[in-house]
Amino acid sequence: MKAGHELALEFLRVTEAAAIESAKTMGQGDRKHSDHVAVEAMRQVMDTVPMRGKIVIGEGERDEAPMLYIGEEVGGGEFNDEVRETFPEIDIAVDPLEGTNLCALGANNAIAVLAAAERGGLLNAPDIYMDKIVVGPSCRGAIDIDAPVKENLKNIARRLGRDIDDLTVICLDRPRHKQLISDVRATGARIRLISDGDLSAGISAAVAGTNIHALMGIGGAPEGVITAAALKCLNGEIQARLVFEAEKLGVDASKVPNKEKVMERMRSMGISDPNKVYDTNDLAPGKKIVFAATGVTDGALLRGVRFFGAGKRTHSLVMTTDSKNIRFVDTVHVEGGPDAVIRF
Ligand code: VTB
Repeated sequence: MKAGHELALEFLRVTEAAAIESAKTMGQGDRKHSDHVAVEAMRQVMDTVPMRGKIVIGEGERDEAPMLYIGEEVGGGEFNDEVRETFPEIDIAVDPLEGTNLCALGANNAIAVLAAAERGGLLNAPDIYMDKIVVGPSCRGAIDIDAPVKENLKNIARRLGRDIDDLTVICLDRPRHKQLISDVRATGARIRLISDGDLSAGISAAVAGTNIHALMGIGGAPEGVITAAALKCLNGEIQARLVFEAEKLGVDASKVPNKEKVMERMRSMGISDPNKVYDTNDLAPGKKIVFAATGVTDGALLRGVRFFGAGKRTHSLVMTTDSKNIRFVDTVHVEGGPDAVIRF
């Protein structure tokens, strides 16, 4: 049976392929197309991984997504059933192109990303919103999603040995965050408002040197699960709660799915308490977690795909809970003939 760290390099090939294909469409202004090519490439390479994989977070339900839909079985495509039986059972959460708009506009921080774990190791979160607070290792245990913003920032500042004004909070720039943004501003902390991509933003909050100290606010629940998988490898912390109420989202009730429908969907996914506060382990309970992300456009942590005559170059982050290795992987995909020049 392949250990997590062996599969990590297999998953690296998967996110690299998705990143390369979507990066080719950068700036074309067609987010759906960018997403589509990422999904296709991810699905194709995923099938070559020696595993009995199952998508638990993906592109949607079977009837709405032709590939990488929830419940789809992936992996081991080149092997017969007898050999396939010997492969490990893996649950996979994918976001083939996190930040479709970012890619379509050529803006920073679009990534191709996935998380994998043993069966049952990732929460099967519904595709709705999730309120999140994310911090790095030094601030683990110092946050409370129900505490006032000021208190959380005071505690984070104390743990980091600095003043609140020295903190930077990252947050999606959305009308629903009006109060949150004004609360953060009132403390004197600085804010980085982003147009999209709270997954890579959450990871930045857990990595020292990015000058991001916390992510706060409401983004996607699937992104929250993948963030949690990364945080387990990085020793960070996320606290989160599902959000489906129109008033919390700052939109008209007609803009959100009917509450009963959402409840029904949650129940079908095994969620009995819609107001539960999830921590890192609730979102990603797995013991053998693999996380892989490849930059599509340049970002805070990862460089975007670079194209040159003889090939392409990708920059990725690959981590597992198994090993204590956080790998930043710089891959040159050589396509030219024997005369291709590889640059340092
Ligand atoms: C969220 C966030 C993602 O899209 O899902 C967001 O988690 C969608 O939010 O990182 P809105 O409906 O408010 O636009 C991303 O930013 C990118 O996919």
